[in-house]
Amino acid sequence: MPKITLLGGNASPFTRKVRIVLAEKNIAYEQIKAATAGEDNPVIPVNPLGKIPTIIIDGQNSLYDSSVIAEYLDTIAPVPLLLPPPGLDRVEVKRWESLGDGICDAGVALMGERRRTVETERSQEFIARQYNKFERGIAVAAKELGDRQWCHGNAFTLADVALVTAIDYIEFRFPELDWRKRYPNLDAYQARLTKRPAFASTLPSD
Ligand SMILES: N[C@@H](CCC(=O)N[C@@H](CS)C(=O)NCC(=O)O)C(=O)O
Repeated sequence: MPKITLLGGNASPFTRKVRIVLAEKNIAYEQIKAATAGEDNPVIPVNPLGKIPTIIIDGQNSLYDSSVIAEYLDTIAPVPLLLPPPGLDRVEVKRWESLGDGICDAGVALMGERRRTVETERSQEFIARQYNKFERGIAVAAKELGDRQWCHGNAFTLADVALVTAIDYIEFRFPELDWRKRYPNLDAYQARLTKRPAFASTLPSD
């Protein structure tokens, strides 16, 4: 097994996605909680975008973003298999992944807007647009999940990793959305998934 170094902290939802995948597959890794803000962002030498998560493989090659890293890990350690082989099932799992990632993108953008020190620079229109993405994204996820056990088919896949990552991140940063009360099926689903050690051991934290 290659030596994996993961750059990314425990508040980053995309880094959590990768940590869940690593834990599900029992892959040992070293984590460096790189802070990306500031001119001396330590990720830039291995990822020109300066974003986390980024992994370094055997101290040499780097890979980004979370969805590419997940695909790489699924290839080198296929148990449990998180992505079906090429075909429509795989496309469907990747669509769920995009939905989860898109919710996280909106959350990360909102956090950036919140952190603006000058309040008048914050765009209420931009903020409302991101909240609408949460609302629509979660509503569609809840409807499509229904009472099923897994997002796609009859198995645990990357779709479930991405969805739980997204709703946990919302609860962590935007508890006012209160998706648990509004979507009891998501509440039950998240509670069940969180019994898996890979999820329980990676809950978001500052
Ligand atoms: N599409 C990327 C998104 C990664 C991302 O947005 N990471 C954020 C932290 S959660 C980041 O590194 N932001 C710093 C920056 O954009 O400079 C992925 O899936 O990995």
